Amino acid sequence: MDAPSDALRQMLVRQLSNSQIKNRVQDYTMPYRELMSYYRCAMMEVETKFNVLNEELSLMYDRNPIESVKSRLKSPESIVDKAVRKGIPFSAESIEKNLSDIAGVRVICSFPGDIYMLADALLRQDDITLIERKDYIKSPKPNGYRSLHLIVEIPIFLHNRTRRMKVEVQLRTIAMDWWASLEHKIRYKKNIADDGHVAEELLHCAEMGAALDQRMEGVYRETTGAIGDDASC
Ligand code: 0O2
Repeated sequence: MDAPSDALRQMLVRQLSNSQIKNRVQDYTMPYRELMSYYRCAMMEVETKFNVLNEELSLMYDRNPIESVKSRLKSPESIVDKAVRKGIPFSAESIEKNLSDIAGVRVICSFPGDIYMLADALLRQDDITLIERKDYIKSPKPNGYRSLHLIVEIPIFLHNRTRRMKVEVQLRTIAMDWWASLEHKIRYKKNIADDGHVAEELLHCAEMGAALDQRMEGVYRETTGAIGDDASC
């Protein structure tokens, strides 16, 4: 049998090294990809819990307290930005330990009272552990941002073990979501020169949104009744 030609030999070497490089990259990124997959599973679990609550509560109150549920996995770019900002090592282990908002579930509710009712209903479930609660509704951010943030830990059941994962749950009304989405586009994390007027306007809009929420909830209570057992907000 003839020896392989130079061109063939070079091609074989190139192919071999390409696949080696591919294997190396795969080995190197596997822990990260595995972690992201676990976060995706945890988001599905949390999303399902809210869908179940919505189903049950819609029978009880004859309306859906949840307008929509959205999930998002933080992008690699945002993870890198945050890791750099916090000065933490960029390993899968460190990301899992130090960042709590890789998996995010956003629950858009009809009325402010629904937010607290749903948060309580979630936190009563015995497989959920509350890690942190930030109530930006009772104490809005100085820029006007409102939402209830919960960092929870939830088990995901894999084929041979159970793993507990952190998920950030943001609960907000349609008005709070509308404001946050637009503010995100206009200003959040952007360095706007001479921001004073923009900031003032956005704060004013946030306050108008909050007033509308209160008013609509008032109308709802007048016509239909209470929200949940402890509907205060
Ligand atoms: P993105 O683009 O939504 O992913 P910590 O995690 O405690 O170190 P952090 O991240 O400031 O500090 O926590 P916080 O305050 O709970 O905010 C987390 C998320 O809430 C943000 O995620 C936003 O989604 C939302 N958020 C907080 N403040 C504002 C705000 O002023 N305006 C808007 N539009 N959203 C806000 P990310 O990762 O910052 O951004």
